Amino acid sequence: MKIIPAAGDALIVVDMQNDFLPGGRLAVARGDDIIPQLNRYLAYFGAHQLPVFATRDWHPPDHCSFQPQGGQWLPHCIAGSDGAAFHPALELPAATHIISKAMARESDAYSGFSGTQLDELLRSLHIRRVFIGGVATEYCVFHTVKDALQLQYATFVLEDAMRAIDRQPGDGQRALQKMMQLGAQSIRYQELA
Ligand code: VGL
Ligand code: ZN
Repeated sequence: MKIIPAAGDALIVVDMQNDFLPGGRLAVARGDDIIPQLNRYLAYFGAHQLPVFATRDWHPPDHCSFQPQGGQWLPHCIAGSDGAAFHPALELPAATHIISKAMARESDAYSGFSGTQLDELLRSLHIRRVFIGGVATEYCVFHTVKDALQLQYATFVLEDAMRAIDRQPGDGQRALQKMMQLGAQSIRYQELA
């Protein structure tokens, strides 16, 4: 089945930041492998004048999710740091809407919708369907997809443009299955018309 992106569709690229990619503080193994594929989606949406969103973790230096504060993660994506910058090979269109999340010390946010203007922005642009890829499949991608479905967006997950941390083997695969059970549709780039 072909999917024809059209007005009302938006692309959401989740957390493609240096700290989540090889060489970063919380690197997703082979996370950079998906950059060429994400760039294809970005070029497609850009060429069709469809909106593109890029979420980013944008933490204060003493964020509650960091191990020194009793959280589970090594410090990562500190606002303004090189680790928090988008990967230089990611070809974001100039008009990309950047969504910063988890900016307050006291609360974490895996979902791009959590504590941000993402839903309002999508609604103001009359978006009904969202296409979501990036990292990490079982954390920020999963929660962004779950919220999108809950907010009644028709939601496509970019099966060929996301990567899991897989702390437990299979975490990413299980997250993908769960997203489908919740109503997401998984797609590959070749299925775009
Ligand atoms: C993420 C761990 C901590 C993610 C964010 O983007 O999936 N993972 N903060
Ligand atoms: Zn984080």
